[in-house]
Amino acid sequence: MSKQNTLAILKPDTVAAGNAGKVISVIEDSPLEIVAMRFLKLSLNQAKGFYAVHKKRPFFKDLCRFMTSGPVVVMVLQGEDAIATWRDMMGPTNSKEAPKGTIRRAFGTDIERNAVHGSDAPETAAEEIGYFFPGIDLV
Ligand code: IDP
Ligand code: MG
Repeated sequence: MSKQNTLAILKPDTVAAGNAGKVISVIEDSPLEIVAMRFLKLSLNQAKGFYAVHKKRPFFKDLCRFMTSGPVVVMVLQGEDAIATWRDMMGPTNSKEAPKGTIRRAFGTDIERNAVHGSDAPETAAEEIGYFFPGIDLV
């Protein structure tokens, strides 16, 4: 285990439902620390760029439409094993299959509207953090 940074997004469904503060509370009660945070509405190009790895998938267009449907909160979370820790806290992609105690179970709806994003590996975490926080100097 070592200290890592990961990118988290509170997706438009979370913000629109007034659940952003609740998810932030869950993070504050966890071993992870919020070390950067922005509130913004993604442009279509920002959403397409962020999810470029999925551009051939059948759900890509809908996903980009969803991600631009309202404001999001983008954060960098830091802690021991932060990438896996945050993904465990989120639960699986499909909110309908997410176990009790996970954020996607508590705040998500289905496989698309699943409340939160989390990076899946050190390389993607570094890329995604740079995408929203260019030049950030994290200790
Ligand atoms: P992840 O967010 O759990 O890492 P990914 O496979 O990276 O899941 O997919 C990115 C996002 O695309 C998901 O969080 C979800 O919002 C959406 N998504 C993934 N698979 C589907 C699907 O089969 N139908 C509709 N939306 C999907
Ligand atoms: Mg993913």
